[in-house]
Amino acid sequence: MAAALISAALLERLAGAQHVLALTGAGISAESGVPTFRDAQTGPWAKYRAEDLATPEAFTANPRLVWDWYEWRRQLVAQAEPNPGHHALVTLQRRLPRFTLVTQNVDGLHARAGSRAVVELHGSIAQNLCFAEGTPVDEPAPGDSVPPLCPDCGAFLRPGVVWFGESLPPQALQRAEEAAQTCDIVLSIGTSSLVHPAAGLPLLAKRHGAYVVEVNPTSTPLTPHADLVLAGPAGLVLPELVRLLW
Ligand code: BV8
Repeated sequence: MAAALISAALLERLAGAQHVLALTGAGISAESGVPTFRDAQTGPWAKYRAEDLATPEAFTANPRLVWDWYEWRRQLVAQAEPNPGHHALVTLQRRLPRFTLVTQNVDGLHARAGSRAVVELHGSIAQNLCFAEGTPVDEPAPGDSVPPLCPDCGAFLRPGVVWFGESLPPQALQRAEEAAQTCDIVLSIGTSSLVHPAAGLPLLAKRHGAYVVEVNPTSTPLTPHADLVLAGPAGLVLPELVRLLW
């Protein structure tokens, strides 16, 4: 099925590409058993919208609720393994002249698969920060506070992710934009293309002459602007792409 989607034109372009940018979203981790950002809300969390919990306001209003939501997601990620989609991107990075991997995901699965220099636009769920100072905290203050407390100033710890309404890490965004402006091909993989500024990267690449490929079983706001849509799961399509290339 996946091979039928992959055109000879794409294979030819990839074989001659000098720089490929891959932008990934929660869909690439779906086959690892990590629910996608907008499907994640099950069980006790089903009554909340992810967008409503992933904000500084939600954390300020109810630190324990938001902390527990991230603890629930951390245990889902801890049970997950990278899938063939993640591994296919490792192969592309090893075999292409230049390959930039930019992810919106906070689950760390690309690095666990072996991808290098991953640009994490939205931070990492594995990291904790002091909510007051914004500094990384590896060891909380002793005690049984939930959320745990900063050992320096006693404020709550927060997960090291970018919440809605917060700016992205400037360096990560700058690296992502530079890659979008210089790549020959951009692969938008497993993202609903709803969250900005990440969602703008494939269009920025298109404006700079890149060939736009979308890998997603369903259509998104990017679909009308894509040069090629591979409408299948990343865990099938990406390994097939690598198999046909080499
Ligand atoms: C900012 C970390 C300055 C937390 C996340 C411009 C226009 C409109 C709005 C804005 C704009 N600029 C800023 C905004 C506001 C806001 C925004 O974009 N709102 C949207 C919702 C309207 N953006 C921000 O606030 C950003 N900050 O710009 O700062 C500023 C501030 C305020 C106002 C102006 C400027 C910060 C955004 C970062 C938020 N943090 N995550 C956490 O994880 O808890 S975003 C969150 O959504 C996740 O990181 C996730 O990665 C991301 C995107 O979701 P997806 O990855 O796409 O996942 P989703 O579930 O949506 O879709 C999965 C897709 O996979 C689906 O399409 C599905 O079909 C597909 N799929 C499923 N299975 C598979 C598959 N595909 C392939 N294979 C499969 N097997």
